[in-house]
Amino acid sequence: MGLVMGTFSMQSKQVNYHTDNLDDDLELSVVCHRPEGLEQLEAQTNFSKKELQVLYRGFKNECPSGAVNEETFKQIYSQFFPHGDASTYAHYLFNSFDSSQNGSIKFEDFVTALSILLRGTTTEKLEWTFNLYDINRDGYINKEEMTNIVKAIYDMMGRFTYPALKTDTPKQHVDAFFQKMDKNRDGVVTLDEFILSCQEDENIMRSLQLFENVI
Ligand SMILES: [Ca+2]
Ligand SMILES: [Ca+2]
Repeated sequence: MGLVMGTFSMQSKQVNYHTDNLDDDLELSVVCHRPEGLEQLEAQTNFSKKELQVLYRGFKNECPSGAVNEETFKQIYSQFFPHGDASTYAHYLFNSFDSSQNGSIKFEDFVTALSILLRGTTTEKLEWTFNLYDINRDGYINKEEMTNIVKAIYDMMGRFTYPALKTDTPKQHVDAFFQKMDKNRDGVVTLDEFILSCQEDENIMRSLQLFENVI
């Protein structure tokens, strides 16, 4: 949740700033040029119109062009993990946020993902996580994909910040995950297997908390 929490603390500062200094008329004028988009997003996400306005202002402030490319995303995201190398994990995250796969995250992509991660149901969050792990988007998580993700997370955490991770290698982590999740032992994890495993096993859920903390 590093990026998300960072974004929100940033938003809160802006809310205060704007509440103190600007009136509502200006806030409305800021979003005036895209009211249709906001109406639609209000219907599609779990955010109110007011929240979307605040998020939009923050997004435009960080990204005046209205879209984030992968390089910028990596730079922003890496700030939250100064003791590790977050670039690989940021690459996977970027691809998940970039739902249209065109190399940039627009505001719509950003709030859609944020809505799921912050206010979605458990199943929605698990679906999102599944899609993050399914790197080649073929509908299955194979062992290589899970290894890549787990390695990326270890790289990002940095061994000095999380010394406990030193004793638990990525391979052990992946093997444990697969043993529990691949119910029919066919070498890949489907969305159904993933959700079922997480719902019936609190240990897996707890393990996923580790990953949720870094989204
Ligand atoms: Ca896959
Ligand atoms: Ca399977």
